[in-house]
Amino acid sequence: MKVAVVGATGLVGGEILKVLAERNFPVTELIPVASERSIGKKVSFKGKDYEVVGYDTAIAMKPNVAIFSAGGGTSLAIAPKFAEAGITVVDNSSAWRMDPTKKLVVPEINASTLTPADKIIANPNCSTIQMVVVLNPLHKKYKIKRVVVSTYQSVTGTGKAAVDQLFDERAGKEDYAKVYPHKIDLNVLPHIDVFLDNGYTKEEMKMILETKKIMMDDNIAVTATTVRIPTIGGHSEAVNIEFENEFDLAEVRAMLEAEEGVIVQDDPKNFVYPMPITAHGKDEVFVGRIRRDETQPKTLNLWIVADNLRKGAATNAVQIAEYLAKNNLI
Ligand code: 2RA
Repeated sequence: MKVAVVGATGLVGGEILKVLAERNFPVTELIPVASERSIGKKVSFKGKDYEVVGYDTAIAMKPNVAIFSAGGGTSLAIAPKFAEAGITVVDNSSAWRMDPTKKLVVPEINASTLTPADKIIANPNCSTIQMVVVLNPLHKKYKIKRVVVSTYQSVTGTGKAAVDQLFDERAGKEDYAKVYPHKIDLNVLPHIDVFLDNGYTKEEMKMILETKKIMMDDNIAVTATTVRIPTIGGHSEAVNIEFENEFDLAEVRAMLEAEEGVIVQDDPKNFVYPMPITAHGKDEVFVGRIRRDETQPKTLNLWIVADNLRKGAATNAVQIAEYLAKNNLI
Protein backbone atom coordinates (compact mmCIF):
# COMPACT_ATOMS: atom_id res chain seq x y z
CA MET A 1 0.00 0.00 0.00
CA LYS A 2 1.23 3.48 -0.86
CA VAL A 3 0.31 5.64 2.12
CA ALA A 4 0.35 9.44 2.24
CA VAL A 5 0.31 11.17 5.62
CA VAL A 6 -0.86 14.75 5.13
CA GLY A 7 0.25 16.98 8.00
CA ALA A 8 3.13 14.59 8.69
CA THR A 9 5.13 17.19 10.65
CA GLY A 10 2.34 17.91 13.19
CA LEU A 11 1.62 16.31 16.56
CA VAL A 12 -1.05 13.93 15.22
CA GLY A 13 0.91 13.36 11.98
CA GLY A 14 3.89 12.13 14.02
CA GLU A 15 1.60 9.84 15.97
CA ILE A 16 0.11 8.44 12.73
CA LEU A 17 3.63 7.50 11.56
CA LYS A 18 4.30 5.76 14.88
CA VAL A 19 0.99 3.87 14.81
CA LEU A 20 1.48 2.77 11.16
CA ALA A 21 4.89 1.37 12.12
CA GLU A 22 3.77 -0.25 15.40
CA ARG A 23 0.74 -1.95 13.84
CA ASN A 24 2.80 -3.06 10.86
CA PHE A 25 0.43 -1.51 8.35
CA PRO A 26 1.53 -2.90 4.96
CA VAL A 27 3.25 0.29 3.77
CA THR A 28 5.15 -0.27 0.53
CA GLU A 29 5.79 3.44 0.03
CA LEU A 30 5.39 6.24 2.58
CA ILE A 31 4.63 9.74 1.31
CA PRO A 32 4.88 12.40 4.04
CA VAL A 33 2.99 15.51 2.93
CA ALA A 34 2.74 19.02 4.34
CA SER A 35 2.19 22.63 3.40
CA GLU A 36 4.69 24.75 1.45
CA ARG A 37 6.81 25.78 4.44
CA SER A 38 7.55 22.17 5.49
CA ILE A 39 8.42 20.80 2.04
CA GLY A 40 11.91 19.30 2.09
CA LYS A 41 11.87 18.65 5.86
CA LYS A 42 12.63 15.07 6.91
CA VAL A 43 10.42 12.73 8.91
CA SER A 44 11.49 9.34 10.15
CA PHE A 45 9.53 6.11 9.60
CA LYS A 46 10.79 2.67 10.65
CA GLY A 47 14.33 3.99 11.03
CA LYS A 48 14.46 5.63 7.59
CA ASP A 49 14.23 9.33 6.74
CA TYR A 50 11.65 10.51 4.21
CA GLU A 51 11.46 13.96 2.61
CA VAL A 52 8.21 15.86 2.98
CA VAL A 53 6.49 16.69 -0.32
CA GLY A 54 3.72 19.11 -1.29
CA TYR A 55 0.07 18.28 -2.10
CA ASP A 56 0.39 18.16 -5.91
CA THR A 57 3.47 15.94 -5.80
CA ALA A 58 1.67 13.59 -3.42
CA ILE A 59 -1.40 13.35 -5.68
CA ALA A 60 0.83 12.61 -8.68
CA MET A 61 2.40 9.73 -6.70
CA LYS A 62 -1.07 8.11 -6.51
CA PRO A 63 -1.18 6.72 -2.97
CA ASN A 64 -3.91 4.16 -2.16
CA VAL A 65 -4.85 6.08 0.94
CA ALA A 66 -4.08 9.53 2.38
CA ILE A 67 -4.46 10.03 6.11
CA PHE A 68 -5.03 13.75 6.69
CA SER A 69 -4.30 15.66 9.87
CA ALA A 70 -3.80 19.14 8.52
CA GLY A 71 -6.71 21.15 9.89
CA GLY A 72 -10.20 21.86 8.58
CA GLY A 73 -9.31 24.57 6.07
CA THR A 74 -6.62 22.50 4.38
CA SER A 75 -8.85 19.49 4.35
CA LEU A 76 -11.75 21.35 2.72
CA ALA A 77 -9.43 22.71 0.04
CA ILE A 78 -7.17 19.69 -0.56
CA ALA A 79 -9.00 16.46 0.31
CA PRO A 80 -11.40 16.73 -2.71
CA LYS A 81 -8.37 16.96 -5.02
CA PHE A 82 -7.03 13.66 -3.63
CA ALA A 83 -10.52 12.12 -3.86
CA GLU A 84 -10.96 13.26 -7.48
CA ALA A 85 -7.66 11.52 -8.30
CA GLY A 86 -9.15 8.28 -6.90
CA ILE A 87 -7.24 8.42 -3.59
CA THR A 88 -9.22 7.50 -0.48
CA VAL A 89 -8.86 10.14 2.23
CA VAL A 90 -9.23 9.44 5.96
CA ASP A 91 -9.58 12.90 7.48
CA ASN A 92 -8.93 13.86 11.08
CA SER A 93 -10.34 17.38 10.94
CA SER A 94 -13.90 18.45 11.69
CA ALA A 95 -14.41 19.57 8.06
CA TRP A 96 -16.45 16.61 6.78
CA ARG A 97 -17.79 14.99 9.93
CA MET A 98 -21.34 16.25 9.79
CA ASP A 99 -21.58 16.29 5.97
CA PRO A 100 -24.47 13.88 5.28
CA THR A 101 -22.65 12.54 2.21
CA LYS A 102 -19.61 11.47 4.30
CA LYS A 103 -19.26 8.57 6.75
CA LEU A 104 -18.05 9.28 10.27
CA VAL A 105 -16.30 6.12 11.35
CA VAL A 106 -15.22 4.38 14.53
CA PRO A 107 -14.22 0.95 13.17
CA GLU A 108 -15.56 -1.05 16.16
CA ILE A 109 -18.98 0.50 15.54
CA ASN A 110 -19.70 1.30 11.90
CA ALA A 111 -16.81 0.39 9.57
CA SER A 112 -19.10 -2.17 7.91
CA THR A 113 -20.98 0.74 6.26
CA LEU A 114 -17.89 1.65 4.18
CA THR A 115 -17.83 1.01 0.43
CA PRO A 116 -15.27 1.76 -2.33
CA ALA A 117 -17.38 4.83 -3.19
CA ASP A 118 -16.40 6.48 0.11
CA LYS A 119 -13.49 8.61 -1.03
CA ILE A 120 -13.47 11.01 1.94
CA ILE A 121 -14.01 9.31 5.29
CA ALA A 122 -14.20 11.39 8.45
CA ASN A 123 -12.43 10.45 11.68
CA PRO A 124 -14.51 11.68 14.65
CA ASN A 125 -13.50 14.13 17.35
CA CYS A 126 -11.18 12.64 19.97
CA SER A 127 -13.46 13.09 22.97
CA THR A 128 -16.38 11.60 21.01
CA ILE A 129 -14.46 8.51 19.90
CA GLN A 130 -13.44 7.37 23.37
CA MET A 131 -16.98 7.89 24.67
CA VAL A 132 -18.84 6.03 21.89
CA VAL A 133 -16.51 3.03 22.06
CA VAL A 134 -17.84 2.50 25.59
CA LEU A 135 -21.44 3.62 24.94
CA ASN A 136 -22.05 1.45 21.89
CA PRO A 137 -22.19 -2.02 23.49
CA LEU A 138 -24.26 -0.60 26.36
CA HIS A 139 -26.69 1.03 23.91
CA LYS A 140 -27.13 -2.23 22.03
CA LYS A 141 -28.01 -4.05 25.24
CA TYR A 142 -29.96 -1.49 27.35
CA LYS A 143 -30.83 1.36 24.91
CA ILE A 144 -29.48 4.73 25.98
CA LYS A 145 -31.94 7.56 26.63
CA ARG A 146 -29.63 10.33 27.77
CA VAL A 147 -25.92 10.97 28.38
CA VAL A 148 -24.45 13.75 30.54
CA VAL A 149 -20.71 14.08 29.98
CA SER A 150 -18.05 16.36 31.46
CA THR A 151 -14.58 16.18 29.95
CA TYR A 152 -11.08 16.86 31.26
CA GLN A 153 -9.04 17.31 28.08
CA SER A 154 -5.31 17.29 27.50
CA VAL A 155 -3.50 20.28 25.99
CA THR A 156 -2.19 17.91 23.29
CA GLY A 157 -5.70 18.16 21.77
CA THR A 158 -4.91 21.76 20.85
CA GLY A 159 -1.50 20.92 19.33
CA LYS A 160 2.20 21.53 19.79
CA ALA A 161 1.85 25.24 20.57
CA ALA A 162 -0.44 24.49 23.51
CA VAL A 163 1.99 21.94 24.95
CA ASP A 164 4.66 24.66 24.65
CA GLN A 165 2.41 27.17 26.44
CA LEU A 166 1.94 24.76 29.37
CA PHE A 167 5.67 24.06 29.72
CA ASP A 168 6.67 27.71 29.17
CA GLU A 169 4.33 28.73 32.01
CA ARG A 170 5.66 25.92 34.18
CA ALA A 171 9.24 27.10 33.49
CA GLY A 172 8.23 30.58 34.66
CA LYS A 173 8.85 32.28 31.31
CA GLU A 174 7.56 35.87 31.10
CA ASP A 175 7.37 36.13 27.36
CA TYR A 176 5.83 33.18 25.56
CA ALA A 177 3.29 32.44 22.82
CA LYS A 178 -0.26 32.04 24.18
CA VAL A 179 -2.72 29.72 22.50
CA TYR A 180 -5.34 29.94 25.24
CA PRO A 181 -6.92 33.21 26.43
CA HIS A 182 -5.81 32.42 30.02
CA LYS A 183 -3.03 30.61 31.83
CA ILE A 184 -3.35 26.84 31.48
CA ASP A 185 -0.82 25.66 34.08
CA LEU A 186 -2.45 25.27 37.53
CA ASN A 187 -5.74 26.21 35.87
CA VAL A 188 -8.84 24.72 34.23
CA LEU A 189 -10.62 26.28 31.23
CA PRO A 190 -14.31 25.43 30.62
CA HIS A 191 -13.73 26.32 27.00
CA ILE A 192 -12.66 24.09 24.09
CA ASP A 193 -12.91 25.39 20.53
CA VAL A 194 -15.15 28.39 19.84
CA PHE A 195 -18.34 29.47 21.63
CA LEU A 196 -21.53 29.17 19.58
CA ASP A 197 -24.76 31.17 19.72
CA ASN A 198 -26.48 28.56 21.93
CA GLY A 199 -23.87 29.05 24.68
CA TYR A 200 -22.19 25.70 24.03
CA THR A 201 -18.70 25.35 22.59
CA LYS A 202 -18.08 23.72 19.23
CA GLU A 203 -16.33 20.84 21.07
CA GLU A 204 -19.49 20.25 23.12
CA MET A 205 -21.66 20.24 20.00
CA LYS A 206 -19.24 17.79 18.36
CA MET A 207 -19.83 15.35 21.21
CA ILE A 208 -23.60 15.83 20.98
CA LEU A 209 -23.99 15.56 17.19
CA GLU A 210 -21.22 13.10 16.31
CA THR A 211 -22.44 10.57 18.91
CA LYS A 212 -25.85 10.36 17.21
CA LYS A 213 -24.28 10.04 13.75
CA ILE A 214 -21.74 7.33 14.67
CA MET A 215 -24.24 5.31 16.70
CA MET A 216 -26.89 5.86 14.03
CA ASP A 217 -29.55 6.91 16.53
CA ASP A 218 -30.88 10.48 16.65
CA ASN A 219 -32.86 9.65 19.79
CA ILE A 220 -29.80 9.50 22.05
CA ALA A 221 -29.87 12.77 24.00
CA VAL A 222 -26.39 14.02 24.87
CA THR A 223 -25.39 17.08 26.86
CA ALA A 224 -21.75 18.02 27.39
CA THR A 225 -19.40 20.36 29.21
CA THR A 226 -15.89 20.20 27.75
CA VAL A 227 -12.96 21.41 29.81
CA ARG A 228 -9.25 21.88 29.13
CA ILE A 229 -6.88 20.83 31.91
CA PRO A 230 -3.07 21.05 32.19
CA THR A 231 -2.29 17.42 31.41
CA ILE A 232 -0.71 15.78 28.38
CA GLY A 233 -1.40 12.01 28.51
CA GLY A 234 -5.00 11.90 27.32
CA HIS A 235 -8.58 13.01 27.70
CA SER A 236 -10.75 11.94 30.66
CA GLU A 237 -14.54 11.93 30.84
CA ALA A 238 -17.09 11.59 33.63
CA VAL A 239 -20.14 10.06 31.95
CA ASN A 240 -23.66 9.64 33.34
CA ILE A 241 -25.85 7.33 31.23
CA GLU A 242 -29.59 6.84 31.60
CA PHE A 243 -30.99 3.72 29.91
CA GLU A 244 -34.48 2.73 28.78
CA ASN A 245 -33.98 -0.72 30.29
CA GLU A 246 -32.67 -1.93 33.63
CA PHE A 247 -29.07 -3.14 33.72
CA ASP A 248 -27.04 -5.41 35.90
CA LEU A 249 -23.75 -3.92 37.09
CA ALA A 250 -21.83 -7.21 36.87
CA GLU A 251 -23.13 -7.69 33.34
CA VAL A 252 -22.08 -4.14 32.37
CA ARG A 253 -18.59 -4.86 33.65
CA ALA A 254 -18.41 -8.21 31.83
CA MET A 255 -19.63 -6.64 28.57
CA LEU A 256 -17.03 -3.89 28.73
CA GLU A 257 -14.31 -6.39 29.61
CA ALA A 258 -15.24 -8.38 26.48
CA GLU A 259 -15.36 -5.30 24.23
CA GLU A 260 -12.58 -5.01 21.64
CA GLY A 261 -10.34 -2.02 22.29
CA VAL A 262 -11.71 -1.42 25.81
CA ILE A 263 -9.82 -2.16 29.03
CA VAL A 264 -11.64 -2.10 32.36
CA GLN A 265 -9.53 -0.66 35.20
CA ASP A 266 -11.89 -0.67 38.13
CA ASP A 267 -10.56 -1.66 41.53
CA PRO A 268 -11.02 1.50 43.60
CA LYS A 269 -10.08 -0.21 46.88
CA ASN A 270 -6.60 -0.68 45.42
CA PHE A 271 -6.67 2.77 43.78
CA VAL A 272 -7.02 1.24 40.32
CA TYR A 273 -8.86 3.51 37.86
CA PRO A 274 -8.02 5.00 34.46
CA MET A 275 -5.73 8.04 34.37
CA PRO A 276 -4.12 10.04 31.53
CA ILE A 277 -0.67 9.19 32.84
CA THR A 278 -1.31 5.44 32.39
CA ALA A 279 -3.33 5.76 29.14
CA HIS A 280 -0.54 7.79 27.50
CA GLY A 281 0.82 6.08 24.36
CA LYS A 282 -1.79 3.29 24.47
CA ASP A 283 -4.30 2.47 21.73
CA GLU A 284 -7.12 1.27 23.99
CA VAL A 285 -9.93 3.11 25.77
CA PHE A 286 -9.84 2.66 29.55
CA VAL A 287 -12.96 2.60 31.71
CA GLY A 288 -13.43 2.51 35.45
CA ARG A 289 -15.40 3.90 38.43
CA ILE A 290 -18.32 1.84 37.11
CA ARG A 291 -21.22 2.40 39.49
CA ARG A 292 -24.93 2.98 39.74
CA ASP A 293 -26.27 6.54 39.88
CA GLU A 294 -28.20 6.16 43.11
CA THR A 295 -30.34 9.25 42.49
CA GLN A 296 -32.41 7.74 39.68
CA PRO A 297 -33.25 4.30 38.25
CA LYS A 298 -31.56 2.67 35.23
CA THR A 299 -28.66 5.14 35.36
CA LEU A 300 -24.93 4.44 35.35
CA ASN A 301 -21.85 6.50 36.14
CA LEU A 302 -18.44 5.75 34.72
CA TRP A 303 -15.05 7.29 33.98
CA ILE A 304 -13.39 6.98 30.56
CA VAL A 305 -9.78 7.82 29.65
CA ALA A 306 -7.89 7.44 26.36
CA ASP A 307 -4.82 8.92 24.72
CA ASN A 308 -6.48 11.54 22.50
CA LEU A 309 -3.62 11.44 19.98
CA ARG A 310 -3.96 7.64 19.71
CA LYS A 311 -7.52 6.20 19.76
CA GLY A 312 -8.80 9.78 19.62
CA ALA A 313 -6.95 10.49 16.37
CA ALA A 314 -4.05 8.48 14.88
CA THR A 315 -5.05 4.95 15.94
CA ASN A 316 -8.67 5.34 14.87
CA ALA A 317 -7.57 6.73 11.48
CA VAL A 318 -5.08 3.89 10.94
CA GLN A 319 -7.73 1.34 12.00
CA ILE A 320 -10.03 2.78 9.30
CA ALA A 321 -7.21 2.40 6.76
CA GLU A 322 -6.62 -1.18 7.99
CA TYR A 323 -10.31 -1.97 7.48
CA LEU A 324 -10.21 -0.50 3.96
CA ALA A 325 -7.10 -2.51 3.09
CA LYS A 326 -8.38 -5.76 4.58
CA ASN A 327 -11.68 -5.49 2.74
CA ASN A 328 -10.16 -4.49 -0.61
CA LEU A 329 -11.83 -1.08 -0.49
CA ILE A 330 -8.64 0.77 -1.52
C1 2RA B 1 -9.30 19.04 21.46
N1 2RA B 1 -11.03 17.80 20.36
O1 2RA B 1 -8.97 18.29 22.38
C2 2RA B 1 -9.89 18.58 20.19
C3 2RA B 1 -8.85 17.93 19.33
N2 2RA B 1 -9.40 17.28 18.20
O2 2RA B 1 -9.18 20.25 21.49
